[in-house]
Amino acid sequence: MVVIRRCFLRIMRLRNLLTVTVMIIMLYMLKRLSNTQVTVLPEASHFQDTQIDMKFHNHENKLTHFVPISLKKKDWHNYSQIEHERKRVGPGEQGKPASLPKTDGALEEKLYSVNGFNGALSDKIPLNRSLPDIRHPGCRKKKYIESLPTVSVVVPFHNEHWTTLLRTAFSVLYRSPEHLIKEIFLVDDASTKEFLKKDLDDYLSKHMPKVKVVRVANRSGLITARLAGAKLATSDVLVFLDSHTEANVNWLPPLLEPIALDYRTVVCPFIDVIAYDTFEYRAQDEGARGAFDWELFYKRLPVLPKDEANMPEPFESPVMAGGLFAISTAFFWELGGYDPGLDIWGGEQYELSFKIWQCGGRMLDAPCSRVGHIYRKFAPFPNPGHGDFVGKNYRRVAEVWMDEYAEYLYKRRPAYRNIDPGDLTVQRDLRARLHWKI
Ligand SMILES: *[C@@H]1O[C@H](CO)[C@@H](O)[C@H](O)[C@H]1NC(C)=O
Ligand SMILES: *[C@@H]1O[C@H](CO)[C@@H](O)[C@H](O)[C@H]1NC(C)=O
Ligand SMILES: *[C@@H]1O[C@H](CO)[C@@H](O)[C@H](O)[C@H]1NC(C)=O
Ligand SMILES: [Mn+2]
Repeated sequence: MVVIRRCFLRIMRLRNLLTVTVMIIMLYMLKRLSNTQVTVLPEASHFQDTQIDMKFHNHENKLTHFVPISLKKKDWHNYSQIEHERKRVGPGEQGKPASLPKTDGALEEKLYSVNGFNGALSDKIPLNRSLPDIRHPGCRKKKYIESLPTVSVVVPFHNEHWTTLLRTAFSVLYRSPEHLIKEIFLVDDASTKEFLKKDLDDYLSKHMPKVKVVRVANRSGLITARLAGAKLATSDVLVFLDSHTEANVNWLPPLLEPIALDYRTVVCPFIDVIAYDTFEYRAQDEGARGAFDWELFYKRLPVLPKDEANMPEPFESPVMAGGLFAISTAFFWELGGYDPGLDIWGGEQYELSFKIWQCGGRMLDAPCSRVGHIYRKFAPFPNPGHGDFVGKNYRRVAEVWMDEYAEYLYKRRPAYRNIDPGDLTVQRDLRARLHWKI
C-alpha cells in the first residue's frame, strides 16, 4: 500500500513539473510572437506628417523594409570606369595635391575666407576628377549580393561652395550603380549665397535630374535639415553625406549589403581626408572604433585585434562620427528619426548610436566603402543658435539614453544640470516602447 502511495505522489510531482515546464515554454513563445511586431511606428506627433504617412505601405501600420530576392554574390566594380579613371591627368586628378598660380592669390584668399577651404582651387579641379583606390587590397576581390536596396542620398548644406557641393552629388552618381540611386536631396538650410537658389535648380534640372534641392525656410541647423530630406525619401535606404565629400570607387555595395541582410544594421563608410588647401585625397587612418569622453567629445579608438585580423570585413563600432552613414529607411523611422527636440547640431550622432544599440540594432564600419571629406581649416559661418544649444542637446541625450552614466557628464559639465532639456515625454516613451526588444 505504502509503495503504491509513494508511486502515486511521485507521478503527481512529475506531472506538476511537466505542467510548469509547458507553461514556461508557452510564455516564452508568446513573448517571441509579440517581439516580431516591432516594426510598428511610434505615434509621436511628428509622425503625423503626410510625407511619413505615405511610407505606411500596408494596413498594419508597418513600414516595410527591403528583403533581398537573391543572395548570389557578384562583382560590382565598374572596370571600364576604373580603367578610364586611371588614365586621367590634370589638376587634382588621382587625388594628387594641386595648387593655384600666384596670380590667383586674391581670389584664393577671398574663397578661402568664406569657405574655410580653398574654393578657388576646387573650381579648377574637374567635378568628375579621378580618385586613388586606397582601399585595403582585399576589397578589390570582394563580391556583394546581387540584390541590393535602392538609395536616397540626403545632403544638408548651408552656404556650401558651388563646385564642392556639385562634386559631392556628381561623385555619388558617377561611382554608384545607376539603378540603385533613386534620388539625391540637397537640403538647403537657408543659404544666403545667390547662386545656391535659381542657378542651382537650373543647373541640376539640366545636368543631374536625379538631384533635387529641398529648401528649409529658416536657418534650422543640421538635424532639422537631415530630417527634412529623410521625410521626402522614397527609397529603401537613406545615405546621409556631408556637402563637401567625394564618394570613392565601388563605395555603395559595401554600405548596402549588411543592411540588405539585416535591416537593423547601420553602416558607416571609412572617411578619408580631402586636404582643405590642396584637395589632396588621402587616408585618415585604416579604421577606428567610434567613442567619446565624458564631456561627449568624439574620440577614435584602435580597432580591436580580432577585427584587425578580419580586415577588410566590416566591424562593429559603438558610436558613429555622425556625418556619413547608411541606414534602412524603415529602421530610421522605427527609431523615431532624430529627436526633433535636438537643435542645430551636436549630440545627434550619440542619440542615434545609442538608439541603434539599445533598440535591437547594431552599427558597422565598412572598410571597403570610402568617402572623402574636406575637414575645413576653420568654421566660416556663425552658429544660428540660441544660447548653449549643444549643452541642451547633450542634456536631452543623456537624460533619455544614458541612465546613471549621465552623472559622469554632469560631473565634468556641472552647468548642464541647470539647462532645461525641454519636454522629454516623446523620447522616453519611445525608449520604453523599443527597449524591451533586446
Ligand atoms: C560604368 O561606368 C561608365 C562610365 O562612367 C558608365 O557609362 C556605365 O554605365 C557604368 N556601368 C555600370 C554597369 O554601371
Ligand atoms: C569629366 O568632365 C569634363 C569636364 O570637366 C568632361 O569634359 C569629361 O567628358 C567628363 N568625363 C566623364 C568621364 O564624365
Ligand atoms: C521664419 O522666421 C520668421 C521671422 O523670424 C517667422 O516670422 C516665420 O514664421 C518663420 N517661418 C517658419 C516656417 O518657421
Ligand atoms: Mn563637413
